[in-house]
Amino acid sequence: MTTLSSDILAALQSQAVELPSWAFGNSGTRFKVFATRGTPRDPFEKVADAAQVHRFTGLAPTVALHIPWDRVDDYGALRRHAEDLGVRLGTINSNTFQDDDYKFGALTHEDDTIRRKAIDHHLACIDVMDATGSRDLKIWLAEGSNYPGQNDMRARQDRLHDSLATIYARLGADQRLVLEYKLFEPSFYHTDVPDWGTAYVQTAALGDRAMVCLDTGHHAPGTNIEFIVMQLLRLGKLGSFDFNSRFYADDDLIVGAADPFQLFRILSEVIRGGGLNSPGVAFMLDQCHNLEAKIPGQIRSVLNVQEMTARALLIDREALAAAQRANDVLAANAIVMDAFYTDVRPALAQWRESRGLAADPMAAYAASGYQGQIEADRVGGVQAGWGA
Ligand code: AOS
Ligand code: ZN
Ligand code: ZN
Repeated sequence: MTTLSSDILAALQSQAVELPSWAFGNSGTRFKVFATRGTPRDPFEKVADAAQVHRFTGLAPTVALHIPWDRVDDYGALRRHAEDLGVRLGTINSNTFQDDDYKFGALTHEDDTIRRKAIDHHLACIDVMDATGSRDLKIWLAEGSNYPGQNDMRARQDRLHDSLATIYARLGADQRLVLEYKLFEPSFYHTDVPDWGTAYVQTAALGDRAMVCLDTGHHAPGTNIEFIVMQLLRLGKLGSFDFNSRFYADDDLIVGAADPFQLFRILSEVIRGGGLNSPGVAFMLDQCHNLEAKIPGQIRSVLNVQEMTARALLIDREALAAAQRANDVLAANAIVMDAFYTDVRPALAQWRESRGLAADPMAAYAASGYQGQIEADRVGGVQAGWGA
């Protein structure tokens, strides 16, 4: 069995992955949302389910909320509820994509009344952050156009800057704005924040507390995502990850499921760039479990991140640097591949047990009775956001 050094175990011990509240709701495609028994009926139950993931893995101490999907009357009560269950509330995600007013844009809209409405939504999100104790406001914008000529793309960039600057000015001293980019969808011709370069330019114009969110599903096929990770870390602008897997577009599947090697490569650059366990880089999941059970889906996800982190930590950095200096192409590649091909699962299971966790969190959750309990207790769970 591979052994993991005390340095590696110390790094893994500090690792934290933030869970999205929407992963616990029912989700699907535009063709069908299949309901799952035991689905949470409100944000309190979503947080309770997220706390189960942390209970069995020790890896997921925070839960991201989405406004208005997770709107409650008393955010202080939701915060206390989370803390009673051993977790905390994390990133607040805004939503300017489900209101008819935003059909032609929100923070970029030509009509100042609508643009102001979208800005005010973000200011309300910051009010929520004040109550929940959240650090990050994550903004993903569904804005763009479908046809050449439909919009003045440059004017939209200018309005976007103006809107983001107004939102940024409202942030508290310990709060951050994190801007997420996405290649396409729902717009198909142009998107206002399509790539890391645009997210970088827009956040750099705001200030140090404006960062970029890299969603692993938001790039063209074949994109070297780890290069972007390296560059954003180098620039001090990588604020967070939305981890997930894709086969085709923005599939939001379990991280590490479609391409574990890509996840390993990304984590390798995170380590190289000082982003592992750095308070400046939030590891989040952005996933939906359309077919599989949601709590086990999230447990599997955080374990995948942990396993690939452990493998990336196994890279012999000194030997790699020496091989790179010598331009020994095959030796350098072999060092990386040796780490990738190392099965760390037995060592991680043993390490979990040594810390009082179950060796196999998936099996421990299945045996816990929690799933049967929520299926019996909860009737009429809500969809993940859409329609909530
Ligand atoms: C959308 O494609 C983005 O990935 C968002 O990060 C996220 O899925 C959405 O904000 C859910 O709230
Ligand atoms: Zn995302
Ligand atoms: Zn997405």
